[in-house]
Amino acid sequence: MSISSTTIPAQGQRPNHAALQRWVEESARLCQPSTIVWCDGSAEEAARLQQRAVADGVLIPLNQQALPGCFLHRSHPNDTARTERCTFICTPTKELAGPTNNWMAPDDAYALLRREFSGAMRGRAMYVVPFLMGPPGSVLAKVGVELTDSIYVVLNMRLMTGMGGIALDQLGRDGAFTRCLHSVGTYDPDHRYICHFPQDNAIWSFGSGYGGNALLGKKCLALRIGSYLGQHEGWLAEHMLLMGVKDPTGAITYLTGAFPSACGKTNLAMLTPPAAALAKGWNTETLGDDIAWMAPDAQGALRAMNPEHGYFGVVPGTSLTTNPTAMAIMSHDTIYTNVALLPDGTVWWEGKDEPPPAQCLDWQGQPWAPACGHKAAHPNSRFTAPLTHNPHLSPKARDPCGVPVSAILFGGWRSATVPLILEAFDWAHGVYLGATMASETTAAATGQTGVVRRDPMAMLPFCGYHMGDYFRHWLAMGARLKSPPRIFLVNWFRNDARGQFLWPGFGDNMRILQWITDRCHGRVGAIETPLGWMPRVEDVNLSGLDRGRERLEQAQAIDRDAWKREIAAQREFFAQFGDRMPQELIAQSERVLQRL
Ligand code: GTP
Ligand code: SPV
Ligand code: MN
Repeated sequence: MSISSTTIPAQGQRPNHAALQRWVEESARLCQPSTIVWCDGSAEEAARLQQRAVADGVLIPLNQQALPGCFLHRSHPNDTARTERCTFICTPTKELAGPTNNWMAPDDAYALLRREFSGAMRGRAMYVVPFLMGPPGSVLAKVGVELTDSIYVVLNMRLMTGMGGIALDQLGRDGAFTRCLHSVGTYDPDHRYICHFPQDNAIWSFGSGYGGNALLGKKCLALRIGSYLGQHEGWLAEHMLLMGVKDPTGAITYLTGAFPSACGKTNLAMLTPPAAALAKGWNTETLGDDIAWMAPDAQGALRAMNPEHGYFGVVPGTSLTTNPTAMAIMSHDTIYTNVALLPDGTVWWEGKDEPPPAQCLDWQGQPWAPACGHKAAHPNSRFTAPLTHNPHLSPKARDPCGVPVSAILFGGWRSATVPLILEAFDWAHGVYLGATMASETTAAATGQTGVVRRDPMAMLPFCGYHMGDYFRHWLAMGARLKSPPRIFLVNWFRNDARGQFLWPGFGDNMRILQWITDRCHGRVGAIETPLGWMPRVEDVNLSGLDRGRERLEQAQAIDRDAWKREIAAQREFFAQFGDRMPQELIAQSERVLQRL
């Protein structure tokens, strides 16, 4: 049986790509939508879809004077974050997925998902969303096609990827693409599956409309499928921000940073330096805030690019004080998800500049007042907007060749033990610092928050293959680099005895970036400690910082007993990887113990 436009009416331009056409027809037979809509990514199409979404109650138009082009979306209450327990890597053997991933045999996963998808789009449209990850024309760029029954997903993909014609141009008549099949189902967590088939270059996601579960270009393609491809093809797909630091000489130093979800990537990538640093000629520019693809070039330098075309950033805590760049980005043509709605049709969230409103509607649309006892905005509420909204976007952000990386930062949310800043002795020691990263859990994933869990390179939920092999791949990449980037460990979140942050964070993190930049150019020395190189207090710009010296010293303190416990926990974590765990990293932990 073949689907013709008489059985399922199709709208929009179909591409001249036989395998794509066949797969769309096959999927339509399974899901049985009433219509198939091929998306072209045009402004007219966006206006039409927005209208439709408003009519369907999927989007609420906001006050168009204050927030032109902006809409609010309210998620299903049980669908507000990535659901890691429903996320599977479906490799031929469990061993290939490794002990840190949920695994399903591909045949079982396909059988189960076919049942879920069967007739799932009856009475609704199936949108065909071709999308490009990476700058057009780049050797690393990848095309995906997402079939979805969610207008919200289409409108987000339009802001976060290169959607429509730009993707089809890259695809050509017979290019490869990742097949991404998505349905919200009934938003039932008991029927939610986010399944990755790296060997088939396919992703099937059912039962969620939220973020990383449903916008399949992001975590699913750019990280889980991407990391698998990277291991085979010799590059790295990482959960990292990518930014440039401009120093007083005018030179720009590019750095990447891996921090677990909701631990500060967007904020660091958009950092506004303190006025005194700005006056001296220091500044920053953004390339990416969540994902970096990195590959060695012919000269043996590591080059990085951001595969995303937009932001899906955390809203709570964002203000003109903490992140004026993000405030500018979300001032127009933005989709807000799960924030509070004010009576004047604007939005509010905890941590915004204005104090809590006397009354508003909370993220679920219920009347809210400050005495309510719960938050008005969901802690994982988000904004979606294109990169181009950023007034400090790097001119290199869309360069198909990417930028050379001089420094890699690893950091988690650790209220104790881990110092504010240290530098690895060399690449292998840096890989060890990344592999032993840990963080307190946040609202970006469902489950309990505030529990310390190991999260190597911030990739625990995103690595599409065995973590032991991933560590080997990182070590092997270093060997291919003539001048590998320097690697640093940072922790903005260490507390004092009263539970207050020792370090002011946000814009003041510029002070630490200055030291890192100077280290990259050999302009400043360091002190050797058992954990790595640390800055001399006098080498950190503390000007204008209240109790700066005292804070820095406390934030850098090494508690030897706590570190012995930390290393025992690292060794326990490593043990689960068995034979695939590189001995080199175990030896690194041995050396730290000896130095302590
Ligand atoms: P994902 O989008 O989930 O990957 O998150 P992210 O890593 O981009 O985190 P983001 O920058 O959105 O920050 C998350 C939370 O950390 C927000 O509530 C911020 O207010 C807070 N935060 C970010 N940077 C800092 C910092 O330097 N110091 C402190 N104390 N808090 C910070
Ligand atoms: C994260 O959780 O790391 C995010 C948000 O960036 S999501 O798109 O939901 O993955
Ligand atoms: Mn993220």
